[in-house]
Amino acid sequence: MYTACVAPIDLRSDTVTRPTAAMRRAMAAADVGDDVYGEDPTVNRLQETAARLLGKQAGLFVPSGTMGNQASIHPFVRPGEEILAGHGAHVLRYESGAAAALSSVQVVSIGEGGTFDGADVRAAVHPDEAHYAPTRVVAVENTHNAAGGRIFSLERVKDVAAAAREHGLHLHLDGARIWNAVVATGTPADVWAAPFDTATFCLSKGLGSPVGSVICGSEPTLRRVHRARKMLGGGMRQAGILAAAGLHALEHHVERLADDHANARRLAEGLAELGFRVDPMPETNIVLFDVEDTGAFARATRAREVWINPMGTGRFRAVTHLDVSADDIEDALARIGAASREGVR
Ligand code: TLP
Repeated sequence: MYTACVAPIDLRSDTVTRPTAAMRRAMAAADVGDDVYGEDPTVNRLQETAARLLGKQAGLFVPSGTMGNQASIHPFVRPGEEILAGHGAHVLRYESGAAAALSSVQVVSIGEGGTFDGADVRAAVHPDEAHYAPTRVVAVENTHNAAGGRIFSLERVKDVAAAAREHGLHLHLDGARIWNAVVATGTPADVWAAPFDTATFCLSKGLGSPVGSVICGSEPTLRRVHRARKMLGGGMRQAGILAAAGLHALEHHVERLADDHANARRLAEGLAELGFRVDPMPETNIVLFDVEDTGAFARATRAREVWINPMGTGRFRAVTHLDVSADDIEDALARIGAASREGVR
């Protein structure tokens, strides 16, 4: 068995980044107060900045993207109701059943490959009849993680929003990686967020903060979301230390996401040259590719210190981020190439 004495290249997720020295300095210098009293000046500044960037009245800092989704949904549903989301959506698949456990709703997936359109929403909304769960929320994930960082097009977003309005549904954006969509398309965040009642984004993914997400929306909506955050245990105290990292990230780490996208494209091309099926070609920072033997590929790459997570049988997900350089990508490709020359496919 091959064992490498080289530094690991961690492509498991864009959540694995560590705060830069400049970010740590910003955190250490942060002015703080008790945010449960609304008195943390740095949290307030982050919330105002996020709201302005997303074109909403208000913002609310939460510890995680998962809480961002759950707190955005909880006030707008009652037990036994239904939420619509794309296939493989985080809110459906990767939140430990939270929507069912915490809000007693079922999540139904619609469309294909993570995206859907207005017709899919209209077809999924049930008639007002005793057999059916009332449909209350539509959640759009942009970019879509399980679909390889795919961008949910603006045209589709608007179409979905029109259908949601027709049926009086709450429209939620899981914009954990909305800044990747912003940088990849040049369309500003407020345009992406405009149709949504609640819009979240993560500071702890591509933006490189250690913790945190922000939920944005109108003031009345966020008053209800704020109560849900408290109920879910997300009221933090001197959270300005964390908010300072988020402010630093918004100022310094957005434009550089273009580097992550270029690195993802190079990784995808290199994997394809090595004979792996890459599908789809990445639009942002996530590369999905197929292998013949999941276990053998996982062992061989781990032994060579290329860390990649499987996404089901025969499929892997590699994610580029702040702590992975263009040279690291070449290095990772060389290591995967060496494994594949030994027959690992
Ligand atoms: N995604 C994580 C894992 O949980 C799968 C990752 O490594 O990509 N929405 C989306 C679209 C996400 O991808 C994630 C995290 C979340 C929400 C939740 O964020 P956290 O991890 O902060 O709760």
